[in-house]
Amino acid sequence: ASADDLKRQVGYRAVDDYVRSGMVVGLGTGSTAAYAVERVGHKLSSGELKDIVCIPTSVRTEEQARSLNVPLTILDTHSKLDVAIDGADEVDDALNLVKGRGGALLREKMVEVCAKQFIVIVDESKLVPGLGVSGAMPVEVTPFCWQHTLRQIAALPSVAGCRAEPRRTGDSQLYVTDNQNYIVDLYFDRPIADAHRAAAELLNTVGVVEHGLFLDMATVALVAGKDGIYEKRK
Ligand code: DER
Repeated sequence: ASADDLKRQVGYRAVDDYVRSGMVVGLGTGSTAAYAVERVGHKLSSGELKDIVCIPTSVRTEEQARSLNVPLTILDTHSKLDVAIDGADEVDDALNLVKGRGGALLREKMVEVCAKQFIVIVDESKLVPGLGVSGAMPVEVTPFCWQHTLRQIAALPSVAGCRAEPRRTGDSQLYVTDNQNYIVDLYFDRPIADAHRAAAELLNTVGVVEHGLFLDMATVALVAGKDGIYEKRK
């Protein structure tokens, strides 16, 4: 199976196993989550699912859901979700995650923290022994004096030694999130030693809006591998 087949399988499976009629459902962002959104859309139009309302975690996901006629709502009117389904960039053994390489971390965290069950859908390549080394750990920052904020972040003891880079688009403009903020990507040579401490220090930094460490949030990870899909729990 190709990487894309695995993403489709695990995205579909999450909907089949965890989404029931009448639920409020959080829709994640990314190439894996897009398959879950597709499945919700198809099951609504076939009538297999009814009375679902969904909360998208990005403008991209909102547009996809709309194109599939998936009924949408927002946290302002629905603060409690039955389930949220999303991909991740890294998943460790305790089901702690790095997310946000797709840029949607703030809305993802706001929505997923409100879900009774948060289902993470990944292929095996996302499983890591420690967080922070397969790529960037993103931090969303407010645009005002972002270079100052970047230096404050890089100087935090819990992320000592990291390389901090502003995220840029292909034409080297600063990447702008759905919330009109910027992203500082942190790169590490070794796994983040204390992710809870890093999370606390980052959130205590004025100018930081949110970070990509999703700790103690996931209920279960559905993992797609060569031998099929399995559930990973703590
Ligand atoms: O959290 C994120 O931003 C990630 O991109 C996550 O959603 C994984 O995306 P992927 O399924 O396209 O790898």
